Amino acid sequence: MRRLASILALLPALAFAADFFIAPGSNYEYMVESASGSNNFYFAPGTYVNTNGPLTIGAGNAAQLIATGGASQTWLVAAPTSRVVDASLSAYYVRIEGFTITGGDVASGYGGGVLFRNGGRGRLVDCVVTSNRTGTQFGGGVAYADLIDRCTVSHNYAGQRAGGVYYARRLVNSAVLSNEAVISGGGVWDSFGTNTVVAWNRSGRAAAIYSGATSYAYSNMTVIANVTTNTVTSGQVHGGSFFNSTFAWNTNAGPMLGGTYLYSCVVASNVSAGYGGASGFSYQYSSVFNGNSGPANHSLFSSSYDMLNCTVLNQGGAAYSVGMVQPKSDSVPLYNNLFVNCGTNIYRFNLAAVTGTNVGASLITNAFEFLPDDPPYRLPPDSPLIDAGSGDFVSYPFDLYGRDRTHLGGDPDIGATEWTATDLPPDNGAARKRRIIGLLFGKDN
Ligand SMILES: [Ca+2]
Repeated sequence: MRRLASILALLPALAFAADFFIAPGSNYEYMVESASGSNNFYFAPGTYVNTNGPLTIGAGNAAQLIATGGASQTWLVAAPTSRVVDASLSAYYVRIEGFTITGGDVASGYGGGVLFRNGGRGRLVDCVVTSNRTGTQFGGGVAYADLIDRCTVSHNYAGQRAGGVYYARRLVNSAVLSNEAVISGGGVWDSFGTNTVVAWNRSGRAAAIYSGATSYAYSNMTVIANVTTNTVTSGQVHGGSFFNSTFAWNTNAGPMLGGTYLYSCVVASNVSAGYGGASGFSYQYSSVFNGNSGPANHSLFSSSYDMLNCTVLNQGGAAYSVGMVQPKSDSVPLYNNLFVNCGTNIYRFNLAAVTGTNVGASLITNAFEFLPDDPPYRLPPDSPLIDAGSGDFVSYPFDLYGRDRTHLGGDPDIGATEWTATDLPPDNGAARKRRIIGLLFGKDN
């Protein structure tokens, strides 16, 4: 009976779903705001300037706004001192596709450009969200989105946190560029991201991405050239879990700080003026660190946690009086790592500099150990590092390229890659996803 009632409740919305065609100069605000259910509003190319505060989409209105000419030809512009779109959603999904969304300006409140209220069920596809701001709150560009897909979020500003995107359930195939937040999270805050570039953002802390929990997961991200202005206690990235991602050319603070987990990542050519030029307070698995730099007397891996099966190249460790790696404590596992051209004073436990050649099943060497690939991270087939690691420390079972170490037999190799007789493709299958979800959420799959 209850089921029948819920089906009947849907009928009016379905019955009145319709297509509307909107041209510049029409009263699109009234048409969209007074609708209910799931209607399609097709906007012709042109500029649409709100006159009555934000374009407000109320509960029960699952408006689908589609700009037929795309974001380069269709501009949706805020009225003075208001955001561009304000969607108050309870059960429906709003979709906004193909617009340039700009000019949002709210003195306080979340979402300077677009705000999806009540749980964030709105979707932005093929949009450019640019030059919006919130004076005292979070999310200069967008706040609470279910999906941001193939969008550019750029040049937005938050007087507090999250200059570009605040809380997106799926931030995919997008670019978050040149946004600014005064306190932290210049680009992105508390989201789940895939295939997205985060570049040239700026903030006091965590200029690129701030995440309050490990379960905020990001894969195939490119985090480059962000500038964090607090050099001592902050990185470009704070928290979260990153898989198969690249961090490069970030400046002023180290690439990550604050409990970030790195899995199969590459961290290269970052320049830090403070602690942790390569990584700080973070966890490292099957990752490569190449050519990062920091000031004298500050470890390149500052107060680090687990460092397992990593390859560390060209870090110039001899210049750093506290060593290359400064573990958080004596009990932090540092195993199966390969250090090449990092000097001899590599890491310490409780102020003890370690200068040996094999510590914790890690190898310290200045010899070239790789195949002549570009980048040169694979071991040659006759390398003594093959199967030379400790099998007791493979808590993340994949190598730099996503190959399952535990299916290849033998002990793990030292360094970020696992040698195979045949060049096996990465394991991108369901088993891998289940195991990664298990890592994030504590479920044993
Ligand atoms: Ca092996």
